[in-house]
Amino acid sequence: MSGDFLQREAGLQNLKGYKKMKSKSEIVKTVKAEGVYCLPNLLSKNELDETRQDLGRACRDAGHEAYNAGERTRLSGEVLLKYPAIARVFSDPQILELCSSITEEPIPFLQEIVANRYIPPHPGIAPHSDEDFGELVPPFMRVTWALFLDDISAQSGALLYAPGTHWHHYLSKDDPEKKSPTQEQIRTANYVPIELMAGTLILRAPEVWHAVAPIHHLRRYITGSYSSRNRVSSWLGKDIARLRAQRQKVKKEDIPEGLRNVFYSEAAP
Ligand SMILES: O=C(O)CCC(=O)C(=O)O
Ligand SMILES: [Fe+2]
Repeated sequence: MSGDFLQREAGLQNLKGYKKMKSKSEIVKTVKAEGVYCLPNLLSKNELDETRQDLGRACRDAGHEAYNAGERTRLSGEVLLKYPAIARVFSDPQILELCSSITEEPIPFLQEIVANRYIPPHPGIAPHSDEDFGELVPPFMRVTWALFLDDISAQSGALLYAPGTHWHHYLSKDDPEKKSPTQEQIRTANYVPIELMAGTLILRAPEVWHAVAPIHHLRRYITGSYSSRNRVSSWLGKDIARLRAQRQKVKKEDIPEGLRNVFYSEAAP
């Protein structure tokens, strides 16, 4: 996994449309203000190839052998960590460092372990928020990242998002009467597409309103969510309790050493 934040700046010169690289605190500030930040060149060409191969194997092992047009394969859970190149993405220290800063949790909890593969043509996904449980939530209790394994253009598979809309989902001391946004608000917001090259990481407040443009090319990514351990909404608190109980049964040897502190609860086996 190449270098620190500044070392990647050189690679940016070749990427049309990318702003100059930001420092860690500027990245955190952007995610907090806009709900999204893109960090290119997280994987080398070799690492990308290995991760694509691992994802292909994981799909086959899960019984998704054939390439069926329009199919979305979503794999989840610790089974993905058996594949070394996928585990390497989850072990990236920069992802952890950024998610730790955003959630303000020294060792955040790895709440979601997922990989996705869309076979074209696929209609994409309608506008929504991932925080759709009918309650306002503590700001930045959770952060989602996605590492893309294919180039994405505005014409195919772009993630579209409505900047700043995550704030509609946050509890506010100044506004105790605040209500969750409506489906109509989400449907009619202004969405901007994210174009990116394979190897780019999108950091995202899961609450930000987003959609996926119709997909005409293979679209694969590895994604995870990190969360605060105690500053949580009611659904997230329940989800963490469920995962803790379930993960207690997972053998330590099956989890890469560097991930055990984010995978298990504090009272790790
Ligand atoms: O495929 C994507 O990039 C996003 C999918 C999505 O929004 C979801 O599964 O909630
Ligand atoms: Fe979503």
